[in-house]
Amino acid sequence: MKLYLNNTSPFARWVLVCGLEYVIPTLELVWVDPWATPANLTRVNPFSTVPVLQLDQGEALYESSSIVRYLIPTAAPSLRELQRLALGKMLLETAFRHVSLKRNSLIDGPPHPLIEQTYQGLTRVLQGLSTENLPSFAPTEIPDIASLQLSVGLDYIAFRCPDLLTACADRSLQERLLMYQSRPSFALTTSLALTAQPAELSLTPF
Ligand SMILES: N[C@@H](CCC(=O)N[C@@H](CS)C(=O)NCC(=O)O)C(=O)O
Repeated sequence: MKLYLNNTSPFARWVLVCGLEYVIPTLELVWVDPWATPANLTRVNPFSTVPVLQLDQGEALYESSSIVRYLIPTAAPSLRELQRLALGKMLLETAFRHVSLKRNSLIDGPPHPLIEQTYQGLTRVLQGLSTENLPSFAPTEIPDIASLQLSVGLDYIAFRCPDLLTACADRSLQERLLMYQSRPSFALTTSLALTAQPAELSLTPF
């Protein structure tokens, strides 16, 4: 199976982390720039976004939540699990929108109103989070996919808007995030680590 991605996408990172943690068959990584709408990406995803999973038979699946659900099938999720997945997904979407709008703002023009709106949303959500949202895990335990998603989202905010995380997130939550950040699946998938554009990733040393 192939995974189309770039090195900065938090959505692709969540898929990668889940793949590494849950030992699905190794994914062949296809590096693309979604903003440049390359033909090999639009052939598998006309929206030209990453991540996209392409099966060995050629069929493609885009959108990170659908990909994770396909790769790691679970029993029908409970309402609680769906709520946890929704929290992580919306945190990712809102943080990504906030960062994109800020980066694409005109230097001289007025700031886009959604920059402030997304900032306020992120502030409210971060202030409402506690360690209950990001459970601890034993050394032999693999965190569930919703916790992996939320921690990827928090790590994205720590990377792109560090002051926001420091100012709004509870200290104990920031410490709990460190537990996730120090997992090998996280260390292997930082945007810096991925600039090397490896053909595949594995947790097992060769
Ligand atoms: N809801 C999508 C979001 C994917 C997304 O927005 N990916 C960004 C990179 S982080 C992208 O490819 N943007 C390129 C574009 O919008 O043209 C998912 O979960 O997969």
